[in-house]
Amino acid sequence: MLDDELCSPPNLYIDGKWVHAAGGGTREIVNPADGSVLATIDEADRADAVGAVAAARAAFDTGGWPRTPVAERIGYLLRIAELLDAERDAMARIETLDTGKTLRESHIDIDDVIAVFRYYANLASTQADRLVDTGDPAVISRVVREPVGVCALIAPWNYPLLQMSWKIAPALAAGCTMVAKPSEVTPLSTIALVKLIDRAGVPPGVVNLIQSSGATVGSALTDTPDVDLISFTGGAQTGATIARTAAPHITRVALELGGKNPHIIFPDADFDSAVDAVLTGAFLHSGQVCSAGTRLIVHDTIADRFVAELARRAQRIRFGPGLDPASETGPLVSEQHRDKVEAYVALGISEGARLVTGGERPADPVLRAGSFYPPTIFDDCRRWMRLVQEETFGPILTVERFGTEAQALALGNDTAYGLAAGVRTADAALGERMVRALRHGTVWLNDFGYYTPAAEWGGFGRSGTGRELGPSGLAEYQETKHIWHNTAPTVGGWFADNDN
Ligand code: TXE
Repeated sequence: MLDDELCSPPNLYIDGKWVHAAGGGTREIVNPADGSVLATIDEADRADAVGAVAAARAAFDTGGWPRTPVAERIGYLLRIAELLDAERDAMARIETLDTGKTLRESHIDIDDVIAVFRYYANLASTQADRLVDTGDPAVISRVVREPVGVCALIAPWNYPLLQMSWKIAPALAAGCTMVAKPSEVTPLSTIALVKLIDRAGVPPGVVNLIQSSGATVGSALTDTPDVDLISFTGGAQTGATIARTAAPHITRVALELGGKNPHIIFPDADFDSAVDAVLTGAFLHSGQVCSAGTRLIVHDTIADRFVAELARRAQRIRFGPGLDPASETGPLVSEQHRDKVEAYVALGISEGARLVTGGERPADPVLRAGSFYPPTIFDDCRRWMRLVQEETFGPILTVERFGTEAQALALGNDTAYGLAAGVRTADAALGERMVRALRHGTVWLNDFGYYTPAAEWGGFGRSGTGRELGPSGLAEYQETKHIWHNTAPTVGGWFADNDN
């Protein structure tokens, strides 16, 4: 059981007050490492969500936040970063218990979250209005940025705190007000973050927090003219539903919808570092990563040796509870999700892919209570297979082989998604041709999985619309306004004064 003041009930935060759900609903949050109940939290219904939107609307329309000088807002962001830093270990423990990821990963996530608050504080401080030369010396023409308004921020369960922070930090920096809804599977670290935002003194109504399933409260956040922007990270189907729901109100929608990410290995690539990068890319956080490199595309001449070495190394990956320092990766997030991953393994076999390693729940009695699943590799995969095309979001690596550069490129772009891709080669010219021709939002050359708050993150194609992080991640939360100021008005003379 998690007994942490940072997540204690009540768990809804509306207009600056911590409140229970009006209907008295609760939800049990389960530890995926052993199936135990970690916490019982408040579960909102639609009326709570409507109230949260109303609070954010009032704070935007009549409150001070959107009109607060940027320097003052930056102070809040830096204070939140400081508070996170002070609670770094507690936050990491909460994230590990709730998601199953290892403590080492959770610490990396929290450090990234702190960096994101600092990055947007710094970026907001450097934004200046743009003066435009109209050719008329009497006219001052300015392009200014203003907050977009009320934002609905909807996050998934794989990087709960990190993905919510990629939204909250720029929204605060821009002067928006917001309703945050974490995944109902992993709400605890977002509750803790909002406790720190409260401690930082952010005014009431600016940040509101709702806990519930998308089915219960989703439409209160997305089917309303009172929300100006929906920023969503999650599954492609849910993203499509949200885009449809928001369309009649012409609500702005930013979507990060995952991917099926190719990792292409040319024969001249350094063998050991390539094996290492493919393993990490595919099996980190048990593959529950939107940019996981779960589609290996490897040159014919090295493929057999490469797959054999991958299998040998994959079998040695130590999976176990995230709090155990010996664990290299943790369980899947829930029993339901493991069922889905297992169904993909059965599908792969039925499609004719060859199971090389994994593919069975662990026999170890200590692991049986949790939703663990071993690293699993399928060779002899074909591009038409659903196993190759669909996001399994689990520790499943598919292997396809290629002979020529053109074949590698065709396979690398043969996806409805377009979030991320990796290429490994010692040939700089080949590498440059590939990174430019691959249609993905992030492309790594001789590396995999890295990102930085200062560089944009998002996808081509079915991976979504809009960008998080970087300057574009702040621009999502800003409207652009052109102010034309004539300092010496005169008669324009377009229409004659017909009385004279
Ligand atoms: O996500 P959902 P699920 C992929 C991954 C996974 C699949 C489904 O393949 O197996 O998505 O996962 C909220 N209106 N990714 O079902 O449902 C929901 O409460 C408004 C990729 O868990 O998309 C949660 O807060 N909100 C992904 C959030 O949407 C709604 C990371 C995400 O849940 C809603 C996770 C509705 N109608 C899964 N329905 C990535 N891009 O990294 C649900 N929600």
